[in-house]
Amino acid sequence: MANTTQLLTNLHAATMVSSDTAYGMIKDAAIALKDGKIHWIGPRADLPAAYQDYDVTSLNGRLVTPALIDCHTHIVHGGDRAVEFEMRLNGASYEEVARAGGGIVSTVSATRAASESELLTDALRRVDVLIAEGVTTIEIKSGYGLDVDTELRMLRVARAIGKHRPIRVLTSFLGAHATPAEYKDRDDAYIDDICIPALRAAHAEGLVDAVDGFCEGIAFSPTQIARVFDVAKDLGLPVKLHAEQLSNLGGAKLAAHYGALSADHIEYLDEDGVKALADAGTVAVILPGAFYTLRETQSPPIAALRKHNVPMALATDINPGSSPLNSLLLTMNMGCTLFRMTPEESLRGVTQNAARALGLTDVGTIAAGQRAELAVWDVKHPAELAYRIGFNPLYTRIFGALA
Ligand code: DI6
Ligand code: FE
Repeated sequence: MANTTQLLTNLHAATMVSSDTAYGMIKDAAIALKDGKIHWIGPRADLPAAYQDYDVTSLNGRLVTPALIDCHTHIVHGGDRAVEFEMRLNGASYEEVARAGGGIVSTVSATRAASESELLTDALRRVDVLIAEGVTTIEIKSGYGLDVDTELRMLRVARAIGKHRPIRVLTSFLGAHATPAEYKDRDDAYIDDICIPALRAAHAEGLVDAVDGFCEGIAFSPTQIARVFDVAKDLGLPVKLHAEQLSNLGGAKLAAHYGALSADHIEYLDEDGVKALADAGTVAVILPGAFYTLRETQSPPIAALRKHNVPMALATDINPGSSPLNSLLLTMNMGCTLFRMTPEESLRGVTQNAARALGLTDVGTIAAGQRAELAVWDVKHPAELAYRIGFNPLYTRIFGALA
């Protein structure tokens, strides 16, 4: 990538830079890339002479957007839960499956049994599908180990993905995802004996970019999550939270209190909670895949989030239980069709606001100084990205430079 100077012309750019123009659109734009960064973006007519000797590629009128970002995944996991999918279709609820010892804990057994290389091979197959959709940044959580060794193994696999593929990986420690069978009815002991020591050990190995938790009746209480967040704060790590997915325990407020990067799911969030997110600058991460898979009926409060200017991101939540959804493009469609987000909100949700949900400022928009991470699409209008169902119009993905 060193010494690469490329000039992309004959394109339309949905920059997603906040402006008065929808999508921050620049028609007939040019984009100059140098050494893995965007050096210049603007109308082709305004291109400074300095860029004229760059290596020129015409994109034949295609649309260019920031590369996509999946800011919430559990893409590293062992096994699958097709049988539980079948159970639910035979009438069992998600809670019933969980309380019967299925659910998250069954994936825990499969993940503990899997070697690092098995976990990596399986995850890479799923990652490749996202890459083919123009994704260049992905967040990956632990949380299916629930013992020190396996939590660390998951995070090492997550880091390895960034070495095996041209993609940037951010990790989240999710030890507070569920209580493993050996700690049944001893949630507090699990937090003290396993979760917190695992977090410290993972952090010491440089494996943790953020700390997550699952705040829910079938998982951990706000008080228990707060104890994990206190350790995160001690270690200087940002936090985020699975909050208000199945009920309202005040998780989003707790997250906001800790200045969380994001509060995720939030189907049951009330307006007070929305205001708390707005005040804290916390991003609302909308996860339609879980809503769809669990056939939930309570939609996240999109109108209230809009009203209070809470940035909304969209993510796949790829996991074997509640969201076996391996497409960010389909996620965008679901955000629009299920939750009435606009196509522009959906694109912002997988670019600018997804970056923000990860605490990143160098990706998510097309602007000078940003990393050269772009997606080039065979579409006429950006709304088409969210509009088609099960169709991938990616022409090419730029990760540092045009290949
Ligand atoms: N919320 C979810 O939807 C997933 N985890 C979480 O905290 C469910 C994960 C699973 O069922 O395996
Ligand atoms: Fe999740």
